[in-house]
Amino acid sequence: MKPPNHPMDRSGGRACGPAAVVAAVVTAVTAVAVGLAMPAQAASTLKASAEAKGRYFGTALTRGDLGISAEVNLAAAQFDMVTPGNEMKWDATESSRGSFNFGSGDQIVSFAQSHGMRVRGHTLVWHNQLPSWVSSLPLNQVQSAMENHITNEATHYKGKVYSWDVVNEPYNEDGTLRQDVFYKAMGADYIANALRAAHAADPNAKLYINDYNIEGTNAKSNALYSLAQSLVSRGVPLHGIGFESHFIVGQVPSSLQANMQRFANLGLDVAITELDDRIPMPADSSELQQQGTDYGKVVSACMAVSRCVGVSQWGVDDGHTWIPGTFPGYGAPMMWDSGYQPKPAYTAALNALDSGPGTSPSPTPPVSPSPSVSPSPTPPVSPSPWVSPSPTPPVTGSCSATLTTVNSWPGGFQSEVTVRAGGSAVDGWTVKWTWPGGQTFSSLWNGTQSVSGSSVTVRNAAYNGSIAAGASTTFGFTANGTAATPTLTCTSP
Ligand code: G2I
Repeated sequence: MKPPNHPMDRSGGRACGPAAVVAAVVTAVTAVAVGLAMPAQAASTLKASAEAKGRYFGTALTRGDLGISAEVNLAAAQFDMVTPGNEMKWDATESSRGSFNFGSGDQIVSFAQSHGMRVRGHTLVWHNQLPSWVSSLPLNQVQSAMENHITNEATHYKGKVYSWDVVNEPYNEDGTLRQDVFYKAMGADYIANALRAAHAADPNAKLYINDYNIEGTNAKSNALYSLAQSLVSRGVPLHGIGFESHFIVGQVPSSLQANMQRFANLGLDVAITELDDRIPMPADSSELQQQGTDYGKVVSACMAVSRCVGVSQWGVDDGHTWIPGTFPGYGAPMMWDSGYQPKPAYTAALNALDSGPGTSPSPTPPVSPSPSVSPSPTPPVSPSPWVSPSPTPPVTGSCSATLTTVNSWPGGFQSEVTVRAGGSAVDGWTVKWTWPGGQTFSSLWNGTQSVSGSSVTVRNAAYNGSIAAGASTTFGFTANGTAATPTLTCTSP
């Protein structure tokens, strides 16, 4: 018997039909009431509020979703990270041995790129949605098949994904590793082997282990913690832990923040990767309020952990979610109802972002070209007032570039650079600086880097070179060393 919170578990419940119709009406009526009560909520978006705190807010989209204009318009307006729902899984990308098809995944990537969103790659090694040719291989061929799959897929998406869920859902509920074909062939080492293969193929992608029911402190998260500790101490390229967060209304674990923090303390990023919060249907208004409380708790927990890089919801609206198909009798798990109206959960998530601890932007770049090293303070763990970002400098040439340090930790930092066009549009831009203290990039997105000693040149990516007059785009990076605010120059051909 699977535990009740298993993503693929089927909890008992009534068939949909009339109950679902009533639920939809209740949901819509509640959402309208909420919308009227809080007109100010449209003042920001999840992505703007998250970015102001050095985080992202993401969603999962499938190729089918891309054809639903109301859904994608909402996604593009609210989110700045996309996880493909199914399109990068093994059954989609290598359904027969050695024959790769990245067409569907590419469509999600192009959608993301054309809307200034980043991509969480999902997923390279998973026991589910795994073609039968893999699970029926002789065990002595599994490692090479796994590494070949990872190498091909991660190479195809090199430079296009922010992160990879390299290994997905490796654990049983009791903290033992699943006895899938990868474990049978390689033992627990399959995880390190997979991470190494992914790192060799795309050294700039953040590499994650992602799982569910690890959000609170329990046997499963304890086992993953020990594994993470061991991988980090052995120098295996593990960079983050994904907490899926498929919750049932009213059941967000109280240990969520402390549990994420202990992984962060190992020097890992953490992320909420697949958030939803299902309600027994029909959902009444107190359940929708409780769902808001739940979303607020989850987002606040992420904000309180400085290495929590972002939150992703597993979908956009209640009309397009995996929940009713897998948990009959449950539904309404998203921040928008099936009529695309915001629910209390949306307002709660936005409020949690806005009232969360701020990251510390670096001071305005000096006007004179005197490089300075000013480490940004570690973001506070307890709530504190958010410091406004540095003012936008006047654009004197064709473009200007401003660097803001959004996060820092011992030995590393994350910055965002805003590139702004002057009085006329630019078509292609180049930002240059000199690192003052031996800093080195560990990953860079929304731009292409070339580095020579301490001299750095970042050019636009294929999709963000054109900036309208007065408008801006951003690129970001993580780097090793002490956070620095060198003088940036921006030129446009
Ligand atoms: O189960 C929820 C999520 C749990 N964590 C890992 C995620 O990758 C997983 O996503 C879901 C997708 O949202 C579903 O869309 O994974 C399911 C399968 O494991 C996906 O469902 C499958 C259906 O079961 C198949 O019948 C269908 O052919 O989607 C397939 C493609 O549409």
